[in-house]
Amino acid sequence: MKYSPLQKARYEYNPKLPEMLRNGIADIGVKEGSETQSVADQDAIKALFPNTYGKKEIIFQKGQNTSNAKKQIVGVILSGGQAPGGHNVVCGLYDALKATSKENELYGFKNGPSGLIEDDYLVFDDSYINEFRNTGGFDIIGSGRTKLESEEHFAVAAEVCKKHGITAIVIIGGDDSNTNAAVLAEYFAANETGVQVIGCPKTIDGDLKNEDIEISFGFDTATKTYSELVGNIERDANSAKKYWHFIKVMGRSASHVALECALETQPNICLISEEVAEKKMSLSQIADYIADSVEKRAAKGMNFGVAIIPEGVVEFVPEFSMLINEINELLAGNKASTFGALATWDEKYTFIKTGLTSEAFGVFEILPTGIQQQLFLERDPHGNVQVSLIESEKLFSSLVAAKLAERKAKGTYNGKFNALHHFFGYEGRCAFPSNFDSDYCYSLGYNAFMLIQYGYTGYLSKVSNLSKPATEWVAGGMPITKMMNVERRHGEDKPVIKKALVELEGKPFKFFEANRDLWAVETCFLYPGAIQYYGPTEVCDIVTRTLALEQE
Ligand code: FBP
Repeated sequence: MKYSPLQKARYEYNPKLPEMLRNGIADIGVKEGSETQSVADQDAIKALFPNTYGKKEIIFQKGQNTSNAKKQIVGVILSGGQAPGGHNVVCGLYDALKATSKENELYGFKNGPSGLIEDDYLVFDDSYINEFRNTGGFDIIGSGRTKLESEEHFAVAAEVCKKHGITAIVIIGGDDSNTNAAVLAEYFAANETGVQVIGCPKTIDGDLKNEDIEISFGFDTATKTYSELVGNIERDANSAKKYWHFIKVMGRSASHVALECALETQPNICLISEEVAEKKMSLSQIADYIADSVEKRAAKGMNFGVAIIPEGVVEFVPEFSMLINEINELLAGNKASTFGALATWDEKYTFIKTGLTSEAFGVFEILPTGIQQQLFLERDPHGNVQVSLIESEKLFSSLVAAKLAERKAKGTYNGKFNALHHFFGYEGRCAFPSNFDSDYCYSLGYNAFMLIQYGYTGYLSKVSNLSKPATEWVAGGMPITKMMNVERRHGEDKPVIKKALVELEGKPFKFFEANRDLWAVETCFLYPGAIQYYGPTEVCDIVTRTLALEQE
């Protein structure tokens, strides 16, 4: 069999477009709004983007298409981690481009931004693109994490575009990639290359979000996939009644994924990194917080539960960050080879004890040996500890076990605590996109082409009003510079799109906060089940709880 039955069925799915893009290309008119300015640091951003700053927000509407009739040769790039729906952005772009003129062409630069500077590409046709409609993954052209940010890269990119007669580039990526899209657009405009650049908002992490981006694509499908798995584990926990499951979920620094999964499944515990930082919680306080839930549930005869841990949480624990900084210093330069030459863990332990301040060592010594060793094994190319590789789900379960042992010794706790560990990340990044992501992504791609056709550059493809049915979605574009501010990155001031962390005053967190004490003690699990692609709209077209709460 060449295709699974679902894959075959999904090829036939017709993604829904916003009303204003449904009328046929000839009837898509444009309406310009007011001029924009960046969210902060206006003078600095304006000076860095003299050609693309301050442009007007636009929306499309039913009306006469007044765009330029020139032949378009568009290049598309997928950038960064996979997110469900990426294929549909490309399909929407291709369909709008071909519906406008059969002469138009779409190039796919392979394996991320490096494909553009290496001139590694394919040219799409119907038979190739049809194999990818409504499917997960980025394998249509591959993705990569190379950044297009130096003048040399831009110059090579301009040469490649000139060679193929490329009129526009669409970059599908997260906050960094869309920042780079704006910088590239400015370079192309300043050098009068005539090449436009349009960005599309992607990432399962949900941290590319602001007043113009209601949700990044992929977040919907990925969180529904993780929530299905968390719900299944909850049901198993509630059936077997013998395990505490510690589940780490992806999301890098932000806890949007963890929070959404918690809203979908009502686990006993969900840590929110942003709250940990705000309250300056220590590892011991977090462990006590979880142990309290274990103890209270044990007192009711429930020696089981589920705890969700966001991927980046340890970075938000102030004492842990201090430890990491000291370890980075301890191994800086050639000290790393001195450490590496020590033969046994005991010798290394003594080296660490002598090298760290007593405060940092106090944190280090309470960590389980496995985590202690991880801190010294995995280093990034700059020699720093890779915090994302720390198995925080194991770290917290072992700290909780230690707390419970103390409580047992004092006679205040008499339950059983058996922990199991999981990490959900890659399971969700390439899932078949939900109807929401299929529709949203197709619309983003279709809309991106209309922005190109109307001559815009340095714009983000914007589709909004997303908690309403797709017919009521609003399609248009926003200058990327509007989302920018200046931040210190690697010792330099850089114009960047502000990363969105979980807002502790926002409605999703407030809902969670109002309910979590009950969830911690009682069994209030919700079982969302698998994503449904066919059936009643109230089952198949539901948006995330986060989006629904934000827009209620
Ligand atoms: P993007 O920010 O590029 O969308 O990637 C997000 C992510 O999935 C994170 O959640 C995760 O920490 C990271 O990518 C994993 O990266 P890799 O694919 O390189 O293992």
